[in-house]
Formats: sequence, structure tokens, C-alpha cells
Amino acid sequence: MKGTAQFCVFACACGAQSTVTPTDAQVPTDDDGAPDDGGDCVTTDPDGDGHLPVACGGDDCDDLDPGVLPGAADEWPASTVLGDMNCFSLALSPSGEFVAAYGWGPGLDPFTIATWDGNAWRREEHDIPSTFRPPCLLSFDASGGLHLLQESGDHVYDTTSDVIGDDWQLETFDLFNWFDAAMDGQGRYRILLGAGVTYLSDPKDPIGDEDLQDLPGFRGAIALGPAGQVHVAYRDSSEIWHAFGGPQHLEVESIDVSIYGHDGVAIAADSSDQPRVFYEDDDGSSNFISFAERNAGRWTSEPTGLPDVNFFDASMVIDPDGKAHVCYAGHVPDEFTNYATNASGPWTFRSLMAESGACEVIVDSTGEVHVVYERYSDNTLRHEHGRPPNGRDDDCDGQAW
Ligand SMILES: [Ca+2]
Ligand SMILES: [Ca+2]
Ligand SMILES: [Ca+2]
Ligand SMILES: [Ca+2]
Repeated sequence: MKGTAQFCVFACACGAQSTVTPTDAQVPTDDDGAPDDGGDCVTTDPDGDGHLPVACGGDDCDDLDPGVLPGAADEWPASTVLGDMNCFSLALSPSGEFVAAYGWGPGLDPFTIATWDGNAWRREEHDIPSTFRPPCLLSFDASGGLHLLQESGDHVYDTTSDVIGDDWQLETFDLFNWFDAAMDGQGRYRILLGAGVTYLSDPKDPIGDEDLQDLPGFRGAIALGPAGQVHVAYRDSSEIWHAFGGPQHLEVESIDVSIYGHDGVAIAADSSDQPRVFYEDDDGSSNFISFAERNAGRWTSEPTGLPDVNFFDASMVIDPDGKAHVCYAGHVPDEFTNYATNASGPWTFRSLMAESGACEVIVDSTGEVHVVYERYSDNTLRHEHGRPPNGRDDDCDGQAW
């Protein structure tokens, strides 16, 4: 390490610092001639990150860690406005491009596909042969074709993967009142319908009885495993349930007892097809948010310790390290959107913005987390992003995130 690290060769009192790359024989020593013990400003920069220790008058709040220094990525920047929308959805392409689709529909703000280039959005407006009303779901298939499923049952798609969305096609399914859906790599939708929970394995027209399965509960959420395995979480008046397998008939098992029947539930599967569920829970006297994991066929559940917010909308992804990232819109104390994660072990959260609601979260191919959410008060779609919190003050501004 010392052979490659950069060391300031002047005392800290010097305003101008120059750096060299010393060999082991050139490693600076204290000015008392003793081996470098870090207690003297001739020593300069023990972790070689170009910033001197605070004890030497510098600004490196951790001089044993070259990843901690002023200017490092830490707290997320303030939200930026992505656009105006009636409906929005996020997706990651097979090659790792992160895109957002949003708009109001014909005659109003145009349907827009925005692509994140790592620093900024590139926006393209599109004419699509449909309205654009919630719910809507944007998905890529395994070949890079783009698919948009809309409230009306309109499926708008462009499977010519040369340019995103330059050749839109339309088919219409009979999907009155669907509320959650997911698409697999082959472009097949698995859908939850109705005020209760009816699972639809194939939205072809006409939809037959063999395509439908009633799950005896309400407030469902659906996610697919890496090979298209189906996972549904839903609740009835006393329990949270997991329906899985498919694509046609799903098995059902209990996740946890939860008596009050709150709204919020989110489900996602990790890269080994192990499902995780983030949900409003209670013990019969108080409410809290719990997280459940299924491993080797068994569910375990524990309270997250996050403040209970009575959340009504949520989106969750599991990153390649198996860590959960969730955004959720809550009612308590006012309506707002939160982001929470267990990326650093214990659950941490950040309240993103007041007067906001529906949200989606994605982890891009560089490991950055993106939360996009709707703000009621000015009808804007907002974007926040950054590294997951690690509980450490990486940028030496005095705030740990
Ligand atoms: Ca340093
Ligand atoms: Ca440092
Ligand atoms: Ca941090
Ligand atoms: Ca900080």
C-alpha cells in the first residue's frame, strides 16, 4: 500500500502541497527522525487520498480510509424534477440502461422516455397509440424490446431493439381494474386483477378460466424471480400470504400473522429466487413495519424498527448482494415518500419529500439507487439518487448517511 500511495512531502502549514509517489525507502518519517507514527505533520497523508489528517490541519476526517474524504459521494443531492405526469414507470434494460417513462397522454404533456446517462437525463418524446393513465408498467424483455402495459389494458410495445420506441405496436387485453403486474424476459405478463386478488397468468384474448386464480384476500403485490417464477404477497383479515410457483396454478403459504389488515405490502425476489416481503405489521396492539425472508422453504420475519407510517404504496428491489431497497408512501404524519434499506445491516431510512405519493425504486448497474416519485402539490415527478447509505460520514461534512 505504501509503495503506491501518494504522500504530501511538505508540512501541513505550507499552503501549496505537492505530491509524489514514494517508494518504501522514501516514505516520510517524523521530523524527529523516528519512523512515521502519524503524530507529526511531516507524515502528511497516511491513507494516501490527497487529504491531510484533521490533526495536521487538514480536512480528512478518517485518515485510515482512502474512501473517506471531502468530495466523496455520501448524502443524496436534493430532488430534481423529471417532468409532469399522470403516470410513470421505471425499467432497466438488459444492457443496464435505466429509463423512466412518464407523461399525461395525447393532447397534454407528451409521453416521454428519459434515459439516465449516469449524470443527467436524456429525454425523448414519443407518439404512442394509446392514452397514458395509471397504473402503467414499463418493462424490457430479454432482447431489449420495450413494453408498456396501461390502465386500459393497452399493451404498447416496440420489439425492434435498434432505437428505444421508434416503432410502437398496440394490442389490447381485457384487463379492467388491474392493480399490479410484472413481465418476464419473454414478454409475458403476470397480473393481479380486481378489488380482491385475482391472479391472471396470461392476458391473452379471450381470457379463460384456466388463466385465472382467486386468492382469498386483498392488497396484493406481484414480482417475478430471475427465471420468471411468480411471487404474490397479499393479506386477508389476519395474515400475510405468499402465492408462488406457476405460471398457472400458484401454491399458497403463510408468511406472518398480521391482524389489522393495513394497506402496505411490497414483494421482490433475489437473484436466487428467494422472495422478500416488506409490509405493515402489528402484534395486536401496536403497528410497525416488518421484513420477511423466505430461505430454504421457510419464512422468517422481524420488525425493521422503521417508524410506522401506515404506508399505502411501495416498491422494492433486491440488489445483487441480497440487500433490500424500498420506497414507500405513507400517511403518517402527513403524506410523504420514504426510502429505506438494510444495505449496511440495520434498516435506515430517509424521508424524501412531503406531499408526495406513488414511487418506484431501482438499483442501476453501477450500484446507485434511484427513487422516482410523484409530488401532489405541484404535479411533478421527482428523482433522487445516490449510493446506498453505509452509516458512515464518507464526505467529512459531519453527517453520517
Ligand atoms: Ca488522507
Ligand atoms: Ca481518508
Ligand atoms: Ca455514508
Ligand atoms: Ca456525510
